[in-house]
Amino acid sequence: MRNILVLGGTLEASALARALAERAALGDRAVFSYAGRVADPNAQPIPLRVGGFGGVPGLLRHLRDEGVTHVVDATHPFATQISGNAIAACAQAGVPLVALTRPPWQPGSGDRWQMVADLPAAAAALSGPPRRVFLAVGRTHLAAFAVQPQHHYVLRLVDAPQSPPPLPQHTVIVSRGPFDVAGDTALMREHRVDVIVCKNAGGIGAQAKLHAARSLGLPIVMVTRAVVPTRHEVTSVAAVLQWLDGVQEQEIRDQESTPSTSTERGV
Ligand code: 3Y8
Ligand code: NAP
Repeated sequence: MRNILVLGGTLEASALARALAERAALGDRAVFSYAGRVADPNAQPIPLRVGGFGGVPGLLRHLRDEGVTHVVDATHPFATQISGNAIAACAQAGVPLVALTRPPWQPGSGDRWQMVADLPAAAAALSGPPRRVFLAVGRTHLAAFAVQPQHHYVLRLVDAPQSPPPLPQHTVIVSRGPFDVAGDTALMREHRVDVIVCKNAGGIGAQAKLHAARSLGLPIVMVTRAVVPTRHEVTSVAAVLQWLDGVQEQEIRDQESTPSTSTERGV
């Protein structure tokens, strides 16, 4: 019997949870793990655990105490700390690890993207006269933009902020994804957005704003991903299930590279 730990928090993780729930008859046990970052995370069809593990030692202890046999890191590409911890803890515990990730978005024709290395660089890219900035990076890193107080920021947050954001001129929109193009286009029009800042999350849950920006001819300041240490990566739930079933990694890579697999080719 396999005892699978899914590190979640993404659309792909939720899709994997549904697939694993359907395989329960095979005898697999799977647990979905959230960090506990938002007040009311999405329900899942497999048992949940919520909260950090306590760094690498805590995750290692969890793997051993719970008898975890496989770990799937299906966290967000910008969740680099947990991904590094999973690599280290799984190596020490001798537990197989696979990452379910999604390719970065690529600009399409007509897109006006400025790629920046990190959030401070995104803030620096906003130097200049006042603008109306759709800051679609969540709650954690708002302080990075306090160096550019001249703008009016439209902030989309999962939960209502406990304290006023550190930006003197702002509008808060409390909304969780996945988002759609019509909704994001309407948001940009209603708030007279003239530039968007976002992370290169990949996937489809946050992709709508890219299409909306393209249709409105708006520029995007795109934060590129940090590098995660090498680990086995796949980009589909099917490939995770094959990995769990012991399908050889090369076979998975071959199958993933065939044209029929659904990987982004530019948004
Ligand atoms: C807690 C748990 C699902 C998963 C949905 C995906 C899609 C919608 C789009 C914008 C961008 C942003 C943010 C975003 C998206 C999905 C996915 C994704 C971006 C939830 C969830 C948790 C979180 C954490 C949250 C962060 C924040 C980031 C909002 C659930 C809803 C901006 C990332 O208030 C906070 O502390 C929020 C923290 C990390 C980034 C930040 O720094 O603020 N996600 N998001 C997870 C946990 O506790 O472990 O599903 O309810 C999940 C989802 N958010 O099954 O439907 O797959 O990416 N999440 C970004 O891309 O920049 C919003 O507004 O356009
Ligand atoms: P992070 O910076 O990589 O991790 C910070 C700490 O949070 C980790 O060291 C770990 O604490 C805990 N943690 C993170 N993910 C966890 C999980 N799935 N289960 C248990 N503990 C977890 O992570 P983050 O960027 O804050 O993201 C947190 C969660 O939000 C993840 O599930 C991620 O998939 C989701 N999310 C993040 C983003 C984003 O933009 N970063 C976007 C969408 C969804 P300990 O060290 O105590 O174990």
